[in-house]
Amino acid sequence: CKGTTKESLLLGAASKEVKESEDLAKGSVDADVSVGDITTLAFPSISTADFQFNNEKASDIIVEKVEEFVNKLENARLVLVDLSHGSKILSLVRAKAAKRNIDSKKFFTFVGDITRLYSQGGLRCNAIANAANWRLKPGGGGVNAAIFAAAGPSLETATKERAKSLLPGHAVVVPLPSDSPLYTREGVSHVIHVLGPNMNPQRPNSLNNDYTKGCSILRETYTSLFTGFLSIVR
Ligand code: AR6
Repeated sequence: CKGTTKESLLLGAASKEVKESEDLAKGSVDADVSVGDITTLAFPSISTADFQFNNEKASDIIVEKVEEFVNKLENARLVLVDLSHGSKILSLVRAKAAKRNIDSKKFFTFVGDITRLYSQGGLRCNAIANAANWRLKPGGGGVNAAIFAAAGPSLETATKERAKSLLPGHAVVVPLPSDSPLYTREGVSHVIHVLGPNMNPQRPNSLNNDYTKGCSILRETYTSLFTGFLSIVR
């Protein structure tokens, strides 16, 4: 999303960015961070809410995959987002990332609505990930419903041009049309839809607690997500 029309505006406000409390290195609360021309992917924890994937296992995989990709990112960074300060997955990931000494400038957690990160949180993110459904359709619940609603109808059209459906473990990178409110208001230039493993028997293709398959698909999901992000950073 470099070179967007909002760029100068967004850069001006970037110094207001607020990083979540448990800054991995310093343990500081709501520390200000100045960022220059940094490309950022904000992502939710895939599969751990509606898809009921175990939080301990998911947090191990998130940290493992972040560690694998963080050094390939050069000037870019990854931010795990959730809606509440009480988020279990955020605290698990923070603790595990701190133990592994992952660079807190390149990876941190943030509390906020992924569709309002800039306007409400001052956190500028060029790309956001969506925990999608296999049909790549709006609605359902969780982050998928929120992202499609905030992006407006042009996201569905742009998504359809790239893919009609998604297999578990896969991602599709969708450039956001410049009339989308997510683009104009939040400065988001790409949505990366990913489909994680489903452990919820009420949802399609439930793995019925098969965590051997589930963990392997969740690993693939993050690999696809971060590889997709790298493809737009480069
Ligand atoms: N901003 C930030 N994080 C959010 C937001 C938001 N607006 N909304 C939810 N989260 P989920 P899944 C967090 O259920 O488990 C959908 O119906 C949430 O707290 O969205 O992969 C799709 O259509 C959790 O940490 O995704 C699929 O069918 C994380 O986002 C299915 O749910 C993921 O929660 C996917 O289920």
